[in-house]
Amino acid sequence: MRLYTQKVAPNPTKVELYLAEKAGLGCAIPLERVMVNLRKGEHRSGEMTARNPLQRLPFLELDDGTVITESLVIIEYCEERWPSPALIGTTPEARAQVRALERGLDQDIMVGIITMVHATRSPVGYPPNPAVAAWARSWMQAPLKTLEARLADGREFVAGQAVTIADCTLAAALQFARFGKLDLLADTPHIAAWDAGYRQRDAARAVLIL
Ligand SMILES: N[C@@H](CCC(=O)N[C@@H](CS)C(=O)NCC(=O)O)C(=O)O
Repeated sequence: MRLYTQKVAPNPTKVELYLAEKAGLGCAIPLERVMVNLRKGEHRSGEMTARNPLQRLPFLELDDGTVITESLVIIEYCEERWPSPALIGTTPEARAQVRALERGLDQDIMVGIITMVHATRSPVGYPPNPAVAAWARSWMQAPLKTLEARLADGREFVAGQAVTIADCTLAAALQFARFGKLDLLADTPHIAAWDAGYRQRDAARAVLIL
């Protein structure tokens, strides 16, 4: 099994954090890594496009050549094959809560950060667009406020008692905000505190470089 990935890029980082958290809990998922340089456009090469016509990272290639795209789908696939220890929750109800949280963080905050970064200093060459950047910033205001309220009790993990994929998604998004030099957390001290705490974890130290 091979994971096509790239450091700092948020969707690959989400999967890498998941794998590191899983390994830290005693479940090292066996896979090789293929580093693909997005800045150099390696994901658009003929060889990569033949594997993944979407020209996006991450993707997982199984030993029989099957390709799985979409960061969350890769995580869910691993979670189904290596269910213990669970990083999405242990009951249908808990899994529903974690999935809902993760989807919200991805679609409302990570997508907003990605949009802002690409509209200001895109590492892969998308043209600057101040109006789009401003729109993305405003798109994130309500979700950031909701997240700030959730974290106001000083909890270590987004979902509550244990680390989950929601933490992986949020940490990956916030690293990309740092990469893009976005000043996002000035008015959200609880998110900033969560971020500082999460970055002390072994998984974060192993994966995050910013
Ligand atoms: N929904 C996809 C998004 C994948 C994606 O957009 N990946 C970015 C890196 S974070 C990428 O490969 N961008 C290359 C490009 O836009 O050319 C997922 O969750 O995996």
